[in-house]
Amino acid sequence: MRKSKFNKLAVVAILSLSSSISVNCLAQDPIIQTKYTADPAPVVYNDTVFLYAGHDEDDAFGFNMKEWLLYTSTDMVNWTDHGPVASLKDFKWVTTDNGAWAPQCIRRNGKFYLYCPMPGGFGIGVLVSDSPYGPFKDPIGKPLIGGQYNSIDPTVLIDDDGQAYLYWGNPNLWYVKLNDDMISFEGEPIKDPLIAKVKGQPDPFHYQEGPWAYKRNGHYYMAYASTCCPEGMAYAMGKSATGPWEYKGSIMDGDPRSNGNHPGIIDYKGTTYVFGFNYAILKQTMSKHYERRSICVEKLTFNEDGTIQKLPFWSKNVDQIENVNPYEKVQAETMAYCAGLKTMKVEEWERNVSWNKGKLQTTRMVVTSVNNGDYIKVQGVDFSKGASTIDVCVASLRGGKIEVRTDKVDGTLLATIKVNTSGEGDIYKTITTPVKKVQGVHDLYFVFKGEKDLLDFDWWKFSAKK
Ligand code: FUB
Repeated sequence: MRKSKFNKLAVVAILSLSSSISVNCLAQDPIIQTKYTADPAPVVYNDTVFLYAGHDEDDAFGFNMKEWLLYTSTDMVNWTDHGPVASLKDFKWVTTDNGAWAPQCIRRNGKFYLYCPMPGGFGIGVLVSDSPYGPFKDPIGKPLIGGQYNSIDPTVLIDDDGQAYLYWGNPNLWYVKLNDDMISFEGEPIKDPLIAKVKGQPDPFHYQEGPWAYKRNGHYYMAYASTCCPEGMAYAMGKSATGPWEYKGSIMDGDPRSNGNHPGIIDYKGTTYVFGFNYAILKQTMSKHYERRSICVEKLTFNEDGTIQKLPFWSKNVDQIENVNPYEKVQAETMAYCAGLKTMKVEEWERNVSWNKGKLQTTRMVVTSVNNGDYIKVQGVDFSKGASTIDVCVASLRGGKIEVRTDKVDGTLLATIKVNTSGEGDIYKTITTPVKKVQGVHDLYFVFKGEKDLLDFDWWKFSAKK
């Protein structure tokens, strides 16, 4: 079923904000606009950032979370949406349809382990896959950590000696030593004596929840959502994976612009990044507080002694670290920014059944809910080989035009792609269109013109100038 769009007002607000954005090399905050995303859990694999995330439903009031999403990036600015990779339904022992809270994924021995908390006493489950894209399966068919230990918000660290630790908890921090199989542990869960709130003491850190274990240059870090509410992000440092933890300060102070927060920290191509979230897209439409959050990212800077320099609120200071290659297929759902669009995973047979004799094809992620004036911005596209044509793979719905522009939503027009009403049940087709002269690095805009429900957009690709 086609998902509803963000409130029209949000689209107008986004459009007016963005029409002033010209070429730049910085990330957007928030980084995802097609869905509400929370609880970032980034992990680096194969030179790519895999960002697992919670999904706040578009109509959420309180927490309304059914599944876990995946985004990837190799430049920290353009993010590719891979849709849901796991959901509450993957745990047969979970009987709620709301509660897909903050996950974390880690790789070991060629497998990917996704630790998933389900509040309401269900506990923390673990899913395993051979691929970071899934499919993920529950190998134990029961909670890994029972629900009696404040069991939300798992974070996992594999130390240099190979010992893995799983931490979690609100209002206390708990941990276990995981066994090598990553799906069982030794002993009983331990409540950390320094970060834990024991009868309100010690509580020097205002620890809330959302721990994130991280190791850098021999220093162990425990970052977490601190103070409430609004939640900030703070951290403690230790000499071992189990502490003792010493409170070191705030990574980002609580700010009325974001009732919650939740750190996720990675090192990627020589820079350390912290992810978290705010409510910026929600707040473009209403002052009410609903749990419709949006993931953000910033660079982290360290002092000589390993302490972290405090960040102001989310401030879009992440540089694009490589350009986009337009001569290879780029998924339409790869974007730095968009206005008014949604993304959706489709099964080919839903559209193509009579043409493919009912054979089940692979799934595609597509950009959908495309109406007049909506647009996609792909940042930093390297046209050093020029361009002669552009191919787009689209399924026509009512049809319309795609204007391909550079640097601004009303920037230089490279091509106008005509997508006729197919009358063929919105089958996917590749359309080739000549392109005007272009050279150098540009932000690329796909601006949709027509009435409404114009098309679904799968991928695009330029051919170099001959
Ligand atoms: O997203 C649901 C809950 O909100 C998470 O588990 C917490 O960390 C907070 O972000």
